[in-house]
Amino acid sequence: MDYFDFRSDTVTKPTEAMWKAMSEAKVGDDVYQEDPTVNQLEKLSAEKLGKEAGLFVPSGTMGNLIAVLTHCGRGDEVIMGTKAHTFLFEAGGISALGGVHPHTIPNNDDGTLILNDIKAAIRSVDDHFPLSKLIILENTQNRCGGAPLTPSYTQSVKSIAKQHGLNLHLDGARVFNAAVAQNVDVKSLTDLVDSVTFCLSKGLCAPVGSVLCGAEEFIRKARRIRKQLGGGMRQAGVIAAAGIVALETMIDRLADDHENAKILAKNLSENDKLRIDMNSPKTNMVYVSLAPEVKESAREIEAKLRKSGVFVGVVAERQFRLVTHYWINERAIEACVKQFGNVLNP
Ligand code: TLP
Repeated sequence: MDYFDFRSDTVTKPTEAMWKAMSEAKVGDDVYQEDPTVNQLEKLSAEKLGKEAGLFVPSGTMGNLIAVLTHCGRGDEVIMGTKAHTFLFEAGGISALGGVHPHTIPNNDDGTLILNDIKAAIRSVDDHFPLSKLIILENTQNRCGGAPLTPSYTQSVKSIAKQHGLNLHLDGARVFNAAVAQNVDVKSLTDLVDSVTFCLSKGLCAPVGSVLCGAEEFIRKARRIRKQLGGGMRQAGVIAAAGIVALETMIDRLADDHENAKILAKNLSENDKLRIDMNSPKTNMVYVSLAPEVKESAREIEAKLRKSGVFVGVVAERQFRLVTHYWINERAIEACVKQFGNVLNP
């Protein structure tokens, strides 16, 4: 049976061009920094994001963790949104492994943090308090409907960070979606931040990996921490090769995913048992809830949809997340809308 997987853009499999590049990749030992393909990917990533250097890491989670551990020491504090991936979905790694304290403030629906909240969260110097060291922004903001943050907002947060001697890290897992959605050069979202992680393995379709980018000295320290965490990979050029194809060929087409998300949302909104949430889609994510009269839970509906080959993410008792990506085409959207109809309006 064909199936259509809307659970996440993390489910994307490599393209033909990626398989070819992987099979032909030149490799070496990357812990010795001798893998030419990894070196090329790191250089290309840094150039694209307007940074001095890059570090290939196995996942977005490890990229964010390394960034925090590089910026902060034990007992230091990081300011981030209550809906930040770094707060919600990274298994508390910064606390578990770095003794770093998260200080959360609410996200607005558009993914931003209120500037005055950020200022208020920055601690004064007092022996009772942790030391405020870092602010984290997320672009696009996943749990705010895939909301893209603007260059000017990023600039405002950077000004606050600078004024108070803090660094700014961007969880840019989907920063290319943010750039494409706003029709801006990605550098306008990244050149101001002190460090940025982006994922190759989401909408860009590569099988594995993220890149952490920043200043030369920052990446030198980060490389050591990657080793401490066991993230030093050997002939990683095999997977980095797909990352290069991703950066060279898969960015502009993200606009198709955003367009498909709009079509999906529009068609699902015609089902009176569903409510589209958070003015989504803002990029490639559609958050949708069950209307009050539906008795079953999202989990029960999801199980029925799954039987018909439509996989959706359940993110709350009555809410789903559907993500568009390279492998979601018109036929997948039609199947999804039809099966929601079959399950909710039998
Ligand atoms: N997000 C996943 C889940 O973990 C929720 C998804 O399906 O969206 N930052 C952001 C903003 C992310 O959305 C994710 C993955 C990560 C970091 C972590 O990336 P990986 O999965 O490579 O560790």
